[in-house]
Amino acid sequence: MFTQEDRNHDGLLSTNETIEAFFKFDFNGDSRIQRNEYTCFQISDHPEIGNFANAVFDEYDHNNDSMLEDSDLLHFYHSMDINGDSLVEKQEFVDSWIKIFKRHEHYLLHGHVHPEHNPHACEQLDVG
Ligand SMILES: [Ca+2]
Ligand SMILES: [Ca+2]
Ligand SMILES: [Ca+2]
Repeated sequence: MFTQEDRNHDGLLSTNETIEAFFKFDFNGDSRIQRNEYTCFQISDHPEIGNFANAVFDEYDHNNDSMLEDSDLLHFYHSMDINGDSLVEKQEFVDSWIKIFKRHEHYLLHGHVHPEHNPHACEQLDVG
């Protein structure tokens, strides 16, 4: 995942690379990532990870408005920068992900789609 997001392959993830990586989820092109855009994409191949995807979305959504904006993504970026040098290295990225994964892995063990999740919303999005 890191090598995919580190577009210039310098072993560091920049804020632009982070934001770009997220905007692949912006299927309706409104410059925000709605909860359904993220979760529908994640469950299109793996319906069993619906709850996990929701929990991870909440990690990203710092202001809790069920949409990801630049400010949320920048906050997430800084949360990955464990040693505070304003750069996210591969190890920081990996460590951050392991923490997020551990916090929410129980959702993967009890996988079913979150009650808030409306499956019909996915049909309107071309996430395939
Ligand atoms: Ca959008
Ligand atoms: Ca938000
Ligand atoms: Ca750092």
